[in-house]
Amino acid sequence: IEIARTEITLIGCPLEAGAGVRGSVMGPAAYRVAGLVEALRGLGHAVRDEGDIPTPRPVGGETALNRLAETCRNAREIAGWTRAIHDRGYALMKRGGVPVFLGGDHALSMGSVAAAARIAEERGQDLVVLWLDAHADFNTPATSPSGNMHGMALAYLTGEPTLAPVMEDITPVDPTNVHLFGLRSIDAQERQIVDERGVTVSDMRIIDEFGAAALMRDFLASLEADRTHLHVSLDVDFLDPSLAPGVGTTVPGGATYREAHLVMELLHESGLVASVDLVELNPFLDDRGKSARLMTELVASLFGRTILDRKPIRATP
Ligand code: HAR
Ligand code: MN
Ligand code: MN
Ligand code: MN
Repeated sequence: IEIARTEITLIGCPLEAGAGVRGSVMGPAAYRVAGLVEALRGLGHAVRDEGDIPTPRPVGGETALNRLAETCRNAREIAGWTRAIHDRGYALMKRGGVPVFLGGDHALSMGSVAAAARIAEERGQDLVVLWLDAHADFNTPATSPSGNMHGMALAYLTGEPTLAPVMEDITPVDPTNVHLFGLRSIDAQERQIVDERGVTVSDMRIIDEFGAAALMRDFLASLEADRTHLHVSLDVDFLDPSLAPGVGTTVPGGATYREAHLVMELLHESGLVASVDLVELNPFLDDRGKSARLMTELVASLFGRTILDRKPIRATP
């Protein structure tokens, strides 16, 4: 069977200001070296590489942001990146097509998801965010143990008021439309936030017990086909560190090679994925391109690569 030809645009977002460890600035280049463009074109898609967003000027002068910068590392830089990524992503989705944001640390999602939320609202759709990650990224400036803003992306996007100075006037994401998948590292106060806001979670315990495929099928079945913009945010540390060592925040016990591919294959079959982030790849820590290559293979699965030509497989009852 033929894969529906999709217009895919790659947007390099070389930021590392949100992370505690440097090196993710090299992420976009590593995806290009690993052959991401060729892999997607090989599937028959129309792929455009927009290159990298130039490093924006840090936002200055605002008192609210001044105050935020006391507890959040590089808050002014992140504010600049958020605006730049949002504006580029929004313009691109407005023209149609699927953006793939190449990170860059996970703070980039403050911009990419904000753009997706705005587009979804304009189209009368519900934005649903699938966060494939070892971490919850729901810390606020008051609960963060590190001050690193990549650990605060979802708190910002779901309307945490103390993070609003990053970029005001966003379309807030409904926290009950956020699904954390692969979670295995969460801070004590962060756990409380995730619980109180009604975020849905498939942690590794649940994945071990019921299997990634069954949980992913349930999640996808809960979405309304025509009314949903599904944004997939794939953090390299979703994967087990033995498979993907090229990330600053490895946590043991992550997704296996086949679990990760299966998740991507099911996402493709859903036909709902409208925007994608690839985040936290740190080529400086990688082992001979291993993580960049695996991420590239996973993206190919997400956009329709299969072992055999086959129709969507039905779950056994
Ligand atoms: N929870 C920790 C913190 O807030 C670690 C967050 C790490 N986040 C990422 N992205 N690497 O998931 O500092
Ligand atoms: Mn993350
Ligand atoms: Mn993570
Ligand atoms: Mn809902």
